[in-house]
Amino acid sequence: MADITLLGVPLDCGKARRGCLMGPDAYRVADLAGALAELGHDVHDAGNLTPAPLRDVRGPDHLVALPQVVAWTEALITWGAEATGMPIFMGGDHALAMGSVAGMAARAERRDRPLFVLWLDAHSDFHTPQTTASGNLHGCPVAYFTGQPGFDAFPAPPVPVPADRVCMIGLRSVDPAEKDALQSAAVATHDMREIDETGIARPLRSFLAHVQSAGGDLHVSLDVDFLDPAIAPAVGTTVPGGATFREAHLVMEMLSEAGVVTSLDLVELNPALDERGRTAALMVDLTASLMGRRIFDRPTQSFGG
Ligand code: B3U
Ligand code: MN
Ligand code: MN
Repeated sequence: MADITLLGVPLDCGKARRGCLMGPDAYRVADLAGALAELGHDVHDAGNLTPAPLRDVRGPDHLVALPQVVAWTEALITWGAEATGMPIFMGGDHALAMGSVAGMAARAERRDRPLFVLWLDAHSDFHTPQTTASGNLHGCPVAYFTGQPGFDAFPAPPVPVPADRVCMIGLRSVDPAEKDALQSAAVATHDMREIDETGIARPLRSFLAHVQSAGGDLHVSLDVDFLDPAIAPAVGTTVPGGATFREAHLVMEMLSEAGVVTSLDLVELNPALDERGRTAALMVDLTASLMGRRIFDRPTQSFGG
């Protein structure tokens, strides 16, 4: 059984539309802690993180809330590098993954393991501060933690995650600049077109084989908009054609059976846009699947790396 720490990260400045700051409390109200404790895990709610003091940082003028995102990133790296057990980062928007992933990479190095990242998202979030047209830093975390240039205002990620250890599944909104950058990076990208054709298990199975054979830690970053808006309306950037209820649970169940997940982000939930809490409840159920909830028990699986 896992030693789970829930950390609230009410970061709401990675984009203009407010609401994600209520995410951590929505997960508490939906009883994420209880759902995980019921599975036999030790669960501790560490409360909400606070950002580091604001510094006078400079970057391209159109960036939204740059000093604030830098301050959150600093606090997350410090917290994550020292974390034990299985942290679950209850967001907050996806800008939090700059710090959560960089912190988990620092921790993985201390444990002498390579860190891998599974990015479940409609978007690739691979902009740099120079390429983002919206100026929204929630569109930039993957470029940051893989060590792309242009993040001078930020603390350097202590241990950049090599791009070939990142796998994206669920893509259906990728900007031209991101497409160009991804073409010359080694990130594994699986769009919805591929999922339609091959099923979602195939790309996931091969990534999990890779993680298992490398003896890696795996950080999962779950953006609410990975899911189809029909089942998960509580997100500011809905994109039609997302993962179905069954696809999403299958991903979580396979992750659980692989036995490699060591940390998780739950991001972009905007409770102000939810319908009677159903998106929050679905995110809790998916997390429970990831942590072992099953229809019938299944053993740990080797994915044949
Ligand atoms: N790529 C666009 C849209 C976007 C990225 N992530 C979200 N939306 N959630 C941008 O603004 O960078
Ligand atoms: Mn995202
Ligand atoms: Mn997204």
